[in-house]
Amino acid sequence: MASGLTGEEIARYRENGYVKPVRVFSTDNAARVRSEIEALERDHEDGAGGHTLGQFFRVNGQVTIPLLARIARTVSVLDAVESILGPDLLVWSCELFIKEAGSDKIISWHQDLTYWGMGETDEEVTAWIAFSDVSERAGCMRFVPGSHRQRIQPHKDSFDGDNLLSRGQEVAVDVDEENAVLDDLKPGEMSLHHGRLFHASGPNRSSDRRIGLAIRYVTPKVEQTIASRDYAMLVRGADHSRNWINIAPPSTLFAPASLALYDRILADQAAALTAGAEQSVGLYAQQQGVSV
Ligand SMILES: O=C(O)CCC(=O)C(=O)O
Repeated sequence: MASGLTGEEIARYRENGYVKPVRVFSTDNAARVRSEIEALERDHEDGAGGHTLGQFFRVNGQVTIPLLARIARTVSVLDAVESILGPDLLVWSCELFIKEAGSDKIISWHQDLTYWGMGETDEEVTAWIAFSDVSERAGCMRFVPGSHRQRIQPHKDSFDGDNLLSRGQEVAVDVDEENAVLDDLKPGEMSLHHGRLFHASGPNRSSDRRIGLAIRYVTPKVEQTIASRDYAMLVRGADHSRNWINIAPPSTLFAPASLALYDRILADQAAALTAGAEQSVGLYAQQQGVSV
């Protein structure tokens, strides 16, 4: 497994706002992770603590699901992320983006940092790991190279039911789609993308599910500027800034303390993640307006 990025890969990330493919799991290990994900779907579909499994999969899965917290601490993944962000790393969120075979689900063009309350930071990166064959046909991501050099652009919310994003957010300026590149990945490969990079993905026209895990890494210097507090899991190095409430990885699935923490995090993050929304934002719906 690659141990950190090469100088050339780091230069490409800085120039283009993404780097791919980075192999972080062998094909066999990726298949094992996929079966663990699918075992959770088979055995725990109803979730726990008033949330479905789908809710945990889509936001902050690392808080209650040991498997996701474990993937986020995988050495090969951390080595690559460290090449970009440096030695002190925290995980803010883990999100599984699954598109069933033949599904019309899409992701509209957006910049991740738009609604996260972290400002324009260069100290956040998403590691997106494929656990199935993520081809163009399967609806892989597309990136606009160099678009991360722009500031955060205005976005509008569509709340479109086929959009996997929490509020169907879409960048409200022209996107240079002609120059977009495919983020096609084989199982066990990863891409890293910058929080201001324009990206999107299309429907899954393949005969297999498309499974990807997005892990949002930040450095201790990043600050939550909209919500009154925010949470992250220290996974490498040290956090001397204490901008984040440090949380520990869960040791068992859906432990009562983890479920309570999950609700607190969602309630606090709702202030940033639902700011300005004209409709209820499904993933945060129970928490909007709640202060815990
Ligand atoms: O999985 C996808 O197609 C898009 C995910 C995404 O937008 C992200 O990880 O930032």
